Amino acid sequence: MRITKEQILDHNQKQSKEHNESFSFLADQLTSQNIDVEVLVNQIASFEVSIPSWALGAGGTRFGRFPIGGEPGNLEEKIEDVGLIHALNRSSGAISLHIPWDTPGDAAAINKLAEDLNITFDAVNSNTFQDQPNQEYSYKFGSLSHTDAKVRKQAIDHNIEVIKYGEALGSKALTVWLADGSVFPGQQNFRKALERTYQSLEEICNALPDDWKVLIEYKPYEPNFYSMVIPDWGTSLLLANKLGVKAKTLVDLGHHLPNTNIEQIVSILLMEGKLGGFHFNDSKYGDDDLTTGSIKPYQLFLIFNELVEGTSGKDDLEQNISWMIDASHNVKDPLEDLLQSVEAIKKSYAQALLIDRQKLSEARQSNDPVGAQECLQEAFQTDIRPLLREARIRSGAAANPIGLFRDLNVRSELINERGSDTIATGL
Ligand code: AOS
Ligand code: ZN
Ligand code: ZN
Ligand code: ZN
Repeated sequence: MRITKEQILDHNQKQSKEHNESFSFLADQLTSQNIDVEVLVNQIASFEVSIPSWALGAGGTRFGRFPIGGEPGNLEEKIEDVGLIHALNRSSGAISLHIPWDTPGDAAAINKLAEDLNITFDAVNSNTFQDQPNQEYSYKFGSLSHTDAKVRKQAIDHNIEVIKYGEALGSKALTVWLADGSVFPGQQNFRKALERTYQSLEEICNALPDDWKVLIEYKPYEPNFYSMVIPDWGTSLLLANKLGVKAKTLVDLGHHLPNTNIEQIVSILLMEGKLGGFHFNDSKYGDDDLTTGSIKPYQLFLIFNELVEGTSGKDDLEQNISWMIDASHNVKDPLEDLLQSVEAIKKSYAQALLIDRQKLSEARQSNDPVGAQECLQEAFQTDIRPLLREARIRSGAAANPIGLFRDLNVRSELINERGSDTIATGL
């Protein structure tokens, strides 16, 4: 199924009166605060967030999986789903692939399909946290950190193979997430495990094309684990520093212990030029992989406050950081959920752009916490939805992406095409 320009125009036409009223009201309000609305709309319109290939089907927990039907059964169908999201919001023009779950067979054909749908390829993800059929050695006791050099080599070779797949698709980054760690105290020599991981990553870095980066994810725990080899941003940063310019840290919002100050981590990584990318999601307790902005929207806003503050401008923001979602959907339609996440991310970005930086900096300089808070709240409390809608309409997206998704019965169409008994690879 494809969504046509006519369908979008028709939908937008129906919303135009109401939208124009609310937008011009907001635009006047912002203009009187000396904000250049045109610049703002363009900044919002051009900000895009990539979709993970592993989040396009219904996810599950250890209790079960409840398929919703019409799920993509192969990489082509996943790209088509991202094409649907992008057609609706014009803000999700890239997919992040997971190998081997989504290994591209015929790269030329995949590229052609992606091009037709205006989709490019963001970071490719390796997988050394599961054993694959036909693989010689097991990752039961780790991969890049394994005590046995043969297992490490297998894991290194897999990462190099993933880079090759990515190169054929025009990707520019490799994301490494490791489930390496130990289950019991005493099981692993912390220092040796980290040292081996560093050496393995160094070999992967050596195989990395010049214009690529490697993004190192960290995570404090896995259920049942006692220790992770890369448990936190400090360890990821340490590795990235040792590995050199191509290596950067990836911040997955769900990979922190409760109440960690993620915005502060973001600011320090930015300061060091080591913020490589994000896996956006939200959580209440752990790595819940919930819709971005559904639990802690203020935290998301504060993260974007640091991003806007720590980069000289939009170009910087877009060029050096990979913006990706990492989510799992157990009770929502994944496509609707992803639309919600992208919207929440862009909303936080837009709100952060509204902050009066001059005023904020003065309040900080004069040690005025009340003034500083007022600056943040002024931006955070502004209802900027008309601004996002305007940016969408101008870029050819739907005024109300989820509304149109439902009006067009996209899910039933997909079920008609693909059947109701479908399973998508992924989380
Ligand atoms: C795992 O917790 C990490 O967030 C990974 O980034 C991601 O979920 C995984 O690579 C997908 O399997
Ligand atoms: Zn992640
Ligand atoms: Zn995760
Ligand atoms: Zn997560």
